Amino acid sequence: MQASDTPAAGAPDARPFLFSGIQPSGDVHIGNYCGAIRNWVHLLDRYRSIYCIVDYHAMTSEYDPAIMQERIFQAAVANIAAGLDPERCWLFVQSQIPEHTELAWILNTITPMGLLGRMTQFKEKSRRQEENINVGLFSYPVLQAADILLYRAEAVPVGEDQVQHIEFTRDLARKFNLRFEPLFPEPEAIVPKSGARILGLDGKAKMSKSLGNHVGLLESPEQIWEKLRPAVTDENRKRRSDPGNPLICNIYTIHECFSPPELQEEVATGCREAGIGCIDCKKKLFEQMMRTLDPIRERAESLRAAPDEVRGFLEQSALECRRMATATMGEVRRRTGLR
Ligand code: AQP
Repeated sequence: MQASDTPAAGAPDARPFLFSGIQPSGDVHIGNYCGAIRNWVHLLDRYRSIYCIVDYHAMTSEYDPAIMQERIFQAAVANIAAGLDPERCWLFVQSQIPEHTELAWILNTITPMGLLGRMTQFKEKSRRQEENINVGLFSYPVLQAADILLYRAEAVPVGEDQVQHIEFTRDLARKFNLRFEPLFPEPEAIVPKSGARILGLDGKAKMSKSLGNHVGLLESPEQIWEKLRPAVTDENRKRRSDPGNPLICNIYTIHECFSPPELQEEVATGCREAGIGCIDCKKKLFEQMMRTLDPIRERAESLRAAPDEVRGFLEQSALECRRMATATMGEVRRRTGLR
């Protein structure tokens, strides 16, 4: 997509910019899809959309350099297959545009340490990776703010776990605009009504690539059913004859993303009245999930067979987005007294 591409040919494109990212830290999962990617696809017409595979961010947790490129490729495949149409958006790899880290440094200089120390993700990850509480993990939200502000994005579609980081980005935009001349819009988080926080199949922590508690977006139907069948539901429902509470059931939350409203209503009522058992509820969910996931998996297969097309899209996007990034950095340098 060209920066000057227009919704109506010939007219200048006045749509605001949107930015969001995904870490190449493992298999893209249905939490990513429900919380973020689904929305990314819905918003393609409304915004000039920039999506990014954030490899610098993924380096803040333990990873194997030998498989980084493969993970980046698979993340691109999953996102394009899920609907990021190369004709309607940009998708590039973060480390291809050095202005991200350059702006992050400048933003570091106006970021209070105390603000970063309060970030929930930092606290959680510090507990999870006690041996590797690195400075990158601490300043992760500053790089994320740079990612967004570099394109002067006004909207950032994310899952619930990232809302605090978008608030932080708004804070930094405000600080920069006050300290120097105004430049950055304060971006809004766009969080979906359903699926903003899908739990892992143990029903405990957030579904996450790095925790191994996920259902991969591109897994085979057999693999998905194997994971879904024993997944935790409402733990207070011990027997088939006990009434359950869909509002505290992770499986119901997933129904809200994949099933039509009538079916959601049917399983919610069935659950409350003990008219349907958890396994039947999961079978219905599985059927609905396959309606969405089968075509995504098939598209992914074709994309894997055409790696040059996938890489070509990433490279072309990086080329075009870099032009925007360079323009913003020119404005940043001028305002901050750098040459
Ligand atoms: N469980 C989730 N439910 C809803 N939305 C989610 N997102 C992530 N997990 C869920 C949203 O997906 C986008 C990409 O986020 P990410 O790449 O940071 O995903 P992740 O699976 O959380 O990644 P990791 O590597 O496993 O990191 P940690 O260990 O931090 O969870 C974001 O918009 C996110 O909100």
